[in-house]
This record gives sequence, structure tokens and C-alpha cells, in this order.
Amino acid sequence: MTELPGIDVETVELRRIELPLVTPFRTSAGTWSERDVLLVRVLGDGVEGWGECVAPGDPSYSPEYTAGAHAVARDHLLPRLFAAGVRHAADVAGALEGVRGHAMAKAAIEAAVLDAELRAAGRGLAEHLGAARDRVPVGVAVGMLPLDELVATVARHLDEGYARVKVKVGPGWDVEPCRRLRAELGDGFGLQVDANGAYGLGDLDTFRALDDLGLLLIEQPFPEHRLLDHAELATAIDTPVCLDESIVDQDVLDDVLRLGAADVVAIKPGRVGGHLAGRRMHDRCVAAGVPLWHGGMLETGIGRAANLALAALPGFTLPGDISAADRYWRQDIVTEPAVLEADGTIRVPSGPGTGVEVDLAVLESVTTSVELHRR
Ligand code: NPG
Repeated sequence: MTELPGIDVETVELRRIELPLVTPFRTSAGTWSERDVLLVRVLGDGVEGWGECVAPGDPSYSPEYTAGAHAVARDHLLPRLFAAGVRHAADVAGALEGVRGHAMAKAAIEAAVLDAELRAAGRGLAEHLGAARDRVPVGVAVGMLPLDELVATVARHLDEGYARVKVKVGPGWDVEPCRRLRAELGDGFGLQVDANGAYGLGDLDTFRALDDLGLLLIEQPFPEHRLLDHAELATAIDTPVCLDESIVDQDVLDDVLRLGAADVVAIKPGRVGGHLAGRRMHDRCVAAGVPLWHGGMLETGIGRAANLALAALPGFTLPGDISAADRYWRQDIVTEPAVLEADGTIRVPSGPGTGVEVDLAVLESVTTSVELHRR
């Protein structure tokens, strides 16, 4: 990554929007019917940049949630950003490190500064991060649904051209839905499951039964702090074990790699504090020979564009949870929402910054609050 000239951060807007999902999304951690999203807009030197905070509306999935992220950004993060006189996205994490945790709120601020800084320099995010391609293979995540509806939904997504499907599982809802999918739709498609930490080592029989179904991987079988249990599971079953929620920063990633607690790693920039940290962790996994894929948190077009840029790095060899906008939204808030190509890929936006433009008319129509903070 080359150095950028930087920008004078004059104003930061914190904006909340409420966007209804096309269909409710049910996981073992909760059900979402709409996204209450915090957006960060940085203005300075005649340009603006946008960042999206991925924190969900309630704290059932992660300790961070939208209203909490909003409060910490307003009361603790922005005052530190202004006091430090930050001009570069690369300096945001350091300026905010006096606040513990709150990776998702910090990541959104960094993303907005990075977008603005890149736009000021006329440079694209994908190229800046070291992207190796201009399209990325993508998958789709399907929430828990009644069996017939699950099979029909997965069949529809395969017809649409998605490169793989991920289904949510939890105790009592695991082997049967996967067997049914294989029985009705065959074993010619990539299928992976996501447990969102709902199991324990006592559930080995369930994982052994899943071993027969040719899954690409099982994501986050145990709670996030159970690294040793994941290492034990990884040696006990054939299905690759993937860690997602556990991978919160570089130190934990190092421990995971040393312990052999994951065969595959999922990166979500929001969870690890930003796309710049995500890029460093990508490099670390590549050096360790561990494959990656890019997670998703039901992002709007703003967050999705930035995710596509990171997912274009060479270590992201498995399809990511970065589906087309119409999988989530009736109307996205960017002028050119992500579309699925016939070959199961999505084009990485080119152009300065994230490469997408916010549709201000749509944005206004879904905005629930706006605050301006000046240096
Ligand atoms: O396509 O963006 C997507 C959704 C992928 O399943 C997905 N995300 O547990 O990883 C997850 C889950 C999630 C969504 C988590 C929203 C938190 C919020």
C-alpha cells in the first residue's frame, strides 16, 4: 500500500438509517427484519467519504449494537479523532486505541476517512489494498427456514448462479436440513454451515454425522472464546473448521494459527477494526497457508463495495458472504447496487474510493437521524 496525501477532516456526520430486509434473516443468535445502520460521512478538502458500521440493531450477536456504536462514536471516538488531527486512515486506529473494544464503530470511522482520502487522491480502494482481480466469486447465506422453504430458497439461489450456499444451523436444526438439501439438490454444489457458536464439544456426534455430507466447512461451531475446543474439533472431524466470531484481532488470529484452531478463516472488517487490519490479517493467513473468505453482515451498498475490494485480495480463495444487493434490499442506498454476474461473481467497483456513489434521495428517505460534528 502506497502512502496517500491525506485529508483535512473538517466535519463528520453520524447518520442512522432504517432499511427493511427483503426477507427476515433468522440465526441461532436472533432474527433481523430490518437493519438499523449507523453511517459515517467524513467531509474535508472538498471531498466526502462514507463508512458503514456493521453492528446489528441489538446485542444478541455481538456486544456491539447500533445505538451503542453511535454513542461511543459521538462521545469518545470522534473527540479523539479530532484531537489527534488525523489526516490519514492509517492513523485512525492509533488515534482511537485509548477506547477499548468497539471495533465495529472504529472500523466505520476508518472506512469513511479512507474513502475520503482515496477520493481526494483519485485512487481506488481495491487497488490500494492490493486486489488481485476485478470480480470475486460470491455465495449467499440463508437463514433458518421451514424445511420445504429452505430447499426451495437454496434451489432458487443456485439457479441465480451463486457459487455456494451457507445455511444457518443450531442444536436440533443441523443434520436433517443438510441431508435434505443434499438429497433434493445433489452434492454438486458448495454447501457450508454456520453455527454462530451454538454448540459444545459434547456435540461431536452431530459433527461426525455432518462429515458425511461433503460440506465445504463448518463455521464457528463453538462460542468465540473456546479456541482450545475448536483445535480439538479440527482434529476430530473431516469437515474443515472455520472461525469467524473468534477472529477479533491480530493477536487472537496468531493464537488460532498456533493452536491449529481453524482450517479456514473468515474475515469481517467490522469485527477486526477495519479494512486495513483485515488486509494485514489476510497477509498473515496467506503466510500460514490458511485459506480465507470474506464474511458479510447484511451491509448496504456502502459497506458491500468496501468488502468487495478486500475480498479481491488473492488469499480470499473461498466465495464470500457478499451477495447481490437484491438478496437483501428492495432499494439500496447507492446508485449502482451490486449485481450477480452469470458466472457467480460480483464486479469489484472501480473508481476513486469505494467506487460507489450514495443515492442521496434514497438515503434521505430512510434516514432516522443526522448529527454533524465539527473539529
Ligand atoms: O450475506 O451479509 C450477508 C449475511 C451473512 O450470515 C451472514 N451473516 O453470522 O455471519 C453471520 C451473519 C450475520 C449477519 C451476523 C448480520 C451479524 C449480523
